[in-house]
Amino acid sequence: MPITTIAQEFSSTGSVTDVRTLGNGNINDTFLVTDEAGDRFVLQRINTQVFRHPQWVMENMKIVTEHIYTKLQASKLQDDRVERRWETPRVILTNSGADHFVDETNSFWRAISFIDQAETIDRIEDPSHAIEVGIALGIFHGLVGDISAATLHDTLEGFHITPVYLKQYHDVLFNSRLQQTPEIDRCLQWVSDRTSFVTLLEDAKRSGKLMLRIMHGDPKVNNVMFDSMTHQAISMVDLDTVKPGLIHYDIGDCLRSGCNVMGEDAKNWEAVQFDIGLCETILQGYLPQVKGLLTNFDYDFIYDSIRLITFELGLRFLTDYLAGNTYFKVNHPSHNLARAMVQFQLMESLEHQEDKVRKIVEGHKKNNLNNV
Ligand code: GN1
Ligand code: MG
Repeated sequence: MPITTIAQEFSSTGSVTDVRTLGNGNINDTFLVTDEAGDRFVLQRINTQVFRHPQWVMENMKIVTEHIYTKLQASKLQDDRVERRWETPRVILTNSGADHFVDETNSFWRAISFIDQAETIDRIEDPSHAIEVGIALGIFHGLVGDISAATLHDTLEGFHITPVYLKQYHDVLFNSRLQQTPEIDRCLQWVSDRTSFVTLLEDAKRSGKLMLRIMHGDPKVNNVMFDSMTHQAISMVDLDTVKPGLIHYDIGDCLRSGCNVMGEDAKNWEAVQFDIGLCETILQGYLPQVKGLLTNFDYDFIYDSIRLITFELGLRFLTDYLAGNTYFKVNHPSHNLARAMVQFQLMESLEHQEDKVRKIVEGHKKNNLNNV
């Protein structure tokens, strides 16, 4: 079935005139659709190898986006007493009222609204982006903070549960005929030196130090939308991974992504560094937004969460490389290996700056807990 025919299922305003690829997601396929009236929306084919229950993804998405939308309608978002533009993508139904469309090849399609006059960036280029990325995640956590975690489905079992990824890695390693290259050796070493800390956040969850909330699941820099004119953050998009989880995975992921100025596909992995200045600025944007939400323990685990999620993503890329690139889309056979090296190097750079990160967090903790 031609993609325009699929897009037409979701178009209520007229004939679809254009469908083009949008963004560079590693899992789903995303397209921008325009119709004859000039209206635009986002069409996505969900990767059902990854999201085994795509209907649950839709249910979570509807609950969360409607919750945010209702809140935004009720009160305009205030930021330092100034009104701030904030939007949420919303689910678009098919012409027969369904929240998705299954084509003749069994592909699962859904549509969401397009946020206009906005842009994304792949890497933070200046501190004004950094503060806005932090504010964006904080606003998002604030908006969903009153949804009970039990309301949402666990759409991706094991997602961001680092010990699960370590087990998968060991299984793949056991079953693969490994080539001995300096890069692979280096990766194996990076992992084996750090296996003892992989349960850290899960242990904290189990002991009640950290609580289950709603997490975005993928708050990397290019999932923040900026207003094209003001360059302020105006939305957090890519809500497929919104589900019950620790918001620490979000905080960690946002910083891992934001503080790597060379990006996930850096050519020269040895030059990758964790930018402490950007970390300070992102937290300066994020933490004041969530000061009513965070507990003492929450602050104490921030450094560990950045380290853990960076390790986890490196491990996921490495495992996928060893397994033959079945999960993440790749541009060349060693793409996942190269991505893993970037994350592990970033983690090592972060580890050298542990004291600085803890000091930054400590400053906010004192301030925010005194002024809740
Ligand atoms: C994947 O497809 P994308 O780019 O939204 C992945 C994230 C990773 C990210 C790394 C469901 O997200 O967990 O952090 O790649 N999403 C899933 O770029 O696995
Ligand atoms: Mg995503």
